[in-house]
Amino acid sequence: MAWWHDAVIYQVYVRSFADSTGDGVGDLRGIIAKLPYLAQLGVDAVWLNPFYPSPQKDAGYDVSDYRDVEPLFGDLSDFDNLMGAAHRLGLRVVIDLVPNHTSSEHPWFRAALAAPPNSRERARYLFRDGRGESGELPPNDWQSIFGGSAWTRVGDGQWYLHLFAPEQPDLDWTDQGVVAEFDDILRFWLDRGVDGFRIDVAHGLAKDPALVDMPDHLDPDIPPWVAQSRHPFWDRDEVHEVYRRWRSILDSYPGDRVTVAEAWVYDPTRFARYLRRDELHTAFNFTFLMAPWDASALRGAIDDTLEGLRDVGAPATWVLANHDVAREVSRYGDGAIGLRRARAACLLMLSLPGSAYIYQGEELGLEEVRDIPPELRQDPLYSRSGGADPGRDGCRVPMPWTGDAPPFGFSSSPSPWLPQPPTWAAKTAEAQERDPASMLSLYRNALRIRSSREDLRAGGLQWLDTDASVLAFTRGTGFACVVNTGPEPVPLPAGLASARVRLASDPLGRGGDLPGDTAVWVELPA
Ligand code: ISL
Repeated sequence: MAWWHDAVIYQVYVRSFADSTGDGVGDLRGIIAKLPYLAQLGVDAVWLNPFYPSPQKDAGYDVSDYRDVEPLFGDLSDFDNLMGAAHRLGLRVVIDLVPNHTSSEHPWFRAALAAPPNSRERARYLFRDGRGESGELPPNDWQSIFGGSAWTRVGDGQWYLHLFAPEQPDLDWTDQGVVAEFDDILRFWLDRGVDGFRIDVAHGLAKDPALVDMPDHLDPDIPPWVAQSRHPFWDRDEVHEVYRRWRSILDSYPGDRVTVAEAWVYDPTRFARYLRRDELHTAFNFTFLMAPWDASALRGAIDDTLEGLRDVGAPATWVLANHDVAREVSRYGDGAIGLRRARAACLLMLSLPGSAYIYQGEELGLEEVRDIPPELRQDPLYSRSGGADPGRDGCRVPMPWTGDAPPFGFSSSPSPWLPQPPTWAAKTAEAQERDPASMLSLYRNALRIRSSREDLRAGGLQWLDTDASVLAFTRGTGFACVVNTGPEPVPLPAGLASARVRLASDPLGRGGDLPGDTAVWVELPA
């Protein structure tokens, strides 16, 4: 079985992991210095958020050169050194590919602006004439995910499409030059030894050729970045051609290279289409991430996921957090209760069949930082919504490594690009390493057990009968996980009472009861 079927992949948010230069922004050399920490944590691979040259209008998701490293983060030789160091420690490296849009500073977009309407240069993007008497209205009514119209007008009166910020013009994937360029970009990084790609906005590359207005049938309650059926730009059938093409490129390389799609597609059948045998290997499972802390919601997400993937044979992925969503400690209720639930969620996630993702700081139990001063907030989602949406800076605050005051060893600069809360003194990796009851110790122990047990990685999942507020399942014949999402203690399910406890997210009650918001891993007698 290829490594990515059961891998645990750690997401490194490059800007916020470790700063080696003292400019307050994380960088590749900073990551190299911390690779031993990741190896000791026990993960199999890292996924790096975009580190390419970029004006940083959307934290690097606005790429101006797909074949180099942003000087803030280092250079190509730092990248090569990172690859070498990671591989020596047995860690694979997955990088982020941003194919839906470039930066407005990309040479292609500059050339498009300099060229006239209907030129070869404009054909790589979606330039159109406007509506209204003199073209003063946007070509259609699409809204940007970050707020406002998805169209911006240029000097000669034409408009261009940007599903995200105006500094992120969408590429036209019907243009063969665009297709060929990305083939080449994939090869550039595969030749440098990368183990795979995370595909940004994988459900968004194809647009309705007529660029029709938003149809009436769409549900306004569904978040604007989530696919719905017959949508003019999400999850259209044409995107699959791109992925078949990329699969054949990856397959032509030695080793097991992997793709993981960021595809916000909740319909399990439509989701599975990205993972057909000749398309992408895996995709983030946002159904699980979005589920509230509730046994039946979580069980529903798990069942839908496993059921949806059964026919395509792709492994499930499990994700609790990333750089776009509020941290799970906060989503699950903040404070002591949020942390308690996040600890239990860790054991749940790491005992489900498939691969799992850990977002940096999740292993430290970091919470969402809500009090970042407005003038320091960087996310375009905040500024473009006029502050109505707090944006995603709160989950992107730099890592606390050591010491008892900010910047907690992240940087030698006293002011990292986002400020860290002083209360993180108790959450540093250094403080948690010494404490066997810490979140970091829980993640380490769980990962050690997971890697030592074949049944946890490859065994089937079988649900056990339990109370409505409890999730209980076996993996193979020798292992079970029980999660109590309710507030009251419950006895372990019949049959597990004599099992040996391997790990618990919090201490069990007297008589072996499972307290509220607690999970336990048990070994079953042979
Ligand atoms: O983060 C979101 C809502 O909180 C989504 O709208 C998000 O923008 C969407 O999931 C696409 O995300 C990816 O592409 C964006 C970038 O801003 C995100 O960081 C990235 O993960 C544009 O490249």
